[in-house]
Amino acid sequence: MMQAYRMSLQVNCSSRLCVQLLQAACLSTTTHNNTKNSYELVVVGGGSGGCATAAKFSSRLGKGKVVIIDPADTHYYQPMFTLIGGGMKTLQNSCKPMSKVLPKKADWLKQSCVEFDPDNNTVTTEDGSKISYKYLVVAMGLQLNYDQIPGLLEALNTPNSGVGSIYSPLYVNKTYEALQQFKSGNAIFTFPNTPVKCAGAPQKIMYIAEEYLRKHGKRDGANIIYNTSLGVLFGIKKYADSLWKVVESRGMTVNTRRNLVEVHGASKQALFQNLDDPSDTTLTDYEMLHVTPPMSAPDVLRSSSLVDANGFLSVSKDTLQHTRYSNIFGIGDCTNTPNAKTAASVAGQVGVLRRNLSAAMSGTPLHAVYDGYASCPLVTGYSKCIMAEFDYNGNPLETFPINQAKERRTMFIMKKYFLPDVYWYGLLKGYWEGPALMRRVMHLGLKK
Ligand code: FAD
Ligand code: UQ1
Repeated sequence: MMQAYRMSLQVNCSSRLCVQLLQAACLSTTTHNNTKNSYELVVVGGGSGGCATAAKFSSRLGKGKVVIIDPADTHYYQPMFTLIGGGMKTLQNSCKPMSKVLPKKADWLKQSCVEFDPDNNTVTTEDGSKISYKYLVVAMGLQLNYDQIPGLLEALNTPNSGVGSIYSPLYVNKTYEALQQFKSGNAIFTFPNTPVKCAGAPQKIMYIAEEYLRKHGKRDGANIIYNTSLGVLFGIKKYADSLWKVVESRGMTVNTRRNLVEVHGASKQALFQNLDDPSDTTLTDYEMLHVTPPMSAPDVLRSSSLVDANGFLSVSKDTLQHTRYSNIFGIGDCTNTPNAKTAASVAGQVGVLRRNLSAAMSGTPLHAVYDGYASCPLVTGYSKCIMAEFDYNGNPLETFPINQAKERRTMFIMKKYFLPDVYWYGLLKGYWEGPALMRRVMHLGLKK
């Protein structure tokens, strides 16, 4: 039963009318072509990484050679969820029907993958079909485990509860609702004790909320609190230093090593645990609660033989090839590469995958190496953004010859107006492999 609550970004378990209506608008009623039971390349997951990979390889290998397995009707541009939470965009702006997004030269099997059998080069789908492959790319993203926090789903599913979450299309609109309904009291923003995608988003929504309340004359009666399980505000010092200035200058409170463990929706209270002393718990009143849920790789992947001890797809952090099966590669949030999990990282990975999977297919050595590139546009309100870009070692890897740790309007404009098109028409079509080339040009060839 609890399992039914567990959701990835497919919203097929939704009972909420607005999402159902939206899905009707974005509905994909047909798959691409009649699917077969054997392919040169099977891609599991048609999100950012899977779609980009399928676009590249279906154009290279031709029709009928690549299949994408994904049950979702709708492809969401998840980076827009942060702006939707602040009322700057609508959920409709962030989605397209899967059938319009997936590459035409690839087949689409609109089913969940339920089992991996890497020793026999097959995957099984929900109707029991076995699909065999020569090569497999796993791109299943992260599962959102809202059910792991007692009381949270009830609060999220209760109208006007003051609880929202930009991480799910089901609850992103509840975030803006809670903001609009806020009168006075604590507005609490959480960061869980698991890896997450876009680790900046839990605080971006706080900055947006702070500006919203200020502009609507409610800031004096609001305590804005960031309770994070991490020991730091942001993992990269250069950007963390700037973010601390934002937090301090705008009077927000940051509590590190505080993990949300229960939500008491009826009394509007949240229970937090001190991760350095688990017996130390604090029940805090809230008027608004924004929750970033615990996340993991999807259960199907976690229960397979393809994962590491932490339950993520076990691949080489350099080549993205599986550590035990040479015909399997991974891309995106479900792998164990130690980069920040973002769409920008997917862009950084897709060129490496293009070269290394092509090399594997032609029996030549894998030379391409992923440097861990990730980017997180740290929106600090309705008009400013710190454009964080960095590599595996936490070294800034900035595209533009300016200090990107500074809050800038230009970077906000890029985030709001330019990056969605880079995503839909660049990354998903297989053309955008991240800004590495742009960076070299901007720095007159002086940077890697
Ligand atoms: P996804 O795009 O999530 O795709 C996973 C796919 O796998 C889905 O289509 C799903 O249906 C499918 N799937 C799952 N289980 C199965 C199964 N059993 N069988 C078949 N298919 C399955 N990134 C940035 O670069 N910049 C940002 O500003 C940014 N902001 C963000 C803000 C928020 C609120 C969120 C939620 C994310 C943000 N991201 C951002 C992160 C970015 O969206 C993800 O890192 C990226 O989409 C990961 O791509 P992926 O292919 O790994 O997974
Ligand atoms: C990026 O490449 C990308 O993928 C399309 C994103 O996802 C939407 C991003 O948010 C960012 C910041 C990048 C990096 C691109 C530039 C120009 C810095």
